[in-house]
Amino acid sequence: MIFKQLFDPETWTYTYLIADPVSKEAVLIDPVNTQLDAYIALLEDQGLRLKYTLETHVHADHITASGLLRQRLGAATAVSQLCGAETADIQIQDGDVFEFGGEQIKVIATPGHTRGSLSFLWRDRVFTGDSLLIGGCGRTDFQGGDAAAQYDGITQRLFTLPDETLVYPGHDYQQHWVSSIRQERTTNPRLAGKSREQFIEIMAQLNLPKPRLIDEAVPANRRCGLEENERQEAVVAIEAKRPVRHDLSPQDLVAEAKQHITEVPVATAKQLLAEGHIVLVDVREESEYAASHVDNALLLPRGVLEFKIGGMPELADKSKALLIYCRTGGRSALASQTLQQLGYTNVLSMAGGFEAWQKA
Ligand SMILES: N[C@@H](CCC(=O)N[C@@H](CS)C(=O)NCC(=O)O)C(=O)O
Ligand SMILES: [Fe+2]
Repeated sequence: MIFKQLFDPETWTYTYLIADPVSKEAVLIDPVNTQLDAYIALLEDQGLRLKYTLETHVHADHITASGLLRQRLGAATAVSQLCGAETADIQIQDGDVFEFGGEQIKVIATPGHTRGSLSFLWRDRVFTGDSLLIGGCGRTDFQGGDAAAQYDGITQRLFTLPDETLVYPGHDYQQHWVSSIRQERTTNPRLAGKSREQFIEIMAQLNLPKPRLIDEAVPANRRCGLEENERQEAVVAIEAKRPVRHDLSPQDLVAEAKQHITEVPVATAKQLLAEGHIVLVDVREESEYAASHVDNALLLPRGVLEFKIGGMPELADKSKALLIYCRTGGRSALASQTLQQLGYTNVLSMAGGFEAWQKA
């Protein structure tokens, strides 16, 4: 692995470079616009290809280099969906996983410093942006800041990481570089042994001066640091770079399967059956099939599909047209996708399933 902690002395900002030495794919977390040339030189020097720039939040104290890095190197820009950065290529959600080379960076939502503040977990390291700082935490008095949310995020999502996890913050104003979850959990003066109410009270009393660049930086960072007249055009092949979701709902899984299969409405299904030459397969459970089913449908419950199909002579020919149905069309979509993966080349799923069939 390649890992570098970079520092912008003007704004006391840390930027992180992580790269996979084999594939040469790289990620920058929180790059600063004034350091653009240094990043490009560093990437070139190591022969790295920048895949993503990830923002822990829309910063108030400096301007991001993400838009410029996109223009120069084609790296996809990624910002929380809660930040109002609509020109960013990727609107990050809690639980997203960014993959580069053989590496993964997992997104942990830690709102509080701003509404869209995120932490990024990579291997044994967590990049906490301005949520958890070393011996402190980000202020919560602007950009949808919320001390209660900050306390919950830090105590429930960060302090529950393994104690050995290294903490790399977005800033440090006292020249600390790195901490650990154990160190912050047990010694951070704002959090260790403090109740939620005490924390809220502490944050309310900070009375910090406004960041010098806030009025310029926040709107600029919503445009990934670019000028109003140079909003990034959608040129990068972003679809290929979307983060992988590992917390899909059943509905998401079905919707995803439907993108890879062909659905036909009941009317078309009836016509195909009347014409013959198509095998009808019911992928519901045995009890559902026993209660009622479409005439001549074969029973092949989705749960045992891969294991039972080899023993069904009617389904031996993988080029034969198959019409799959379930109760409402969800399981049949998933089953159709599986059949395609098993090599069946002519699979149709009946939209709306047996319920739609009965209504028609
Ligand atoms: N003095 C700095 C502002 C520093 C500042 O407000 N930093 C924010 C992070 S963007 C913070 O949360 N600081 C916490 C603290 O100073 O305790 C400037 O003018 O840019
Ligand atoms: Fe910040």
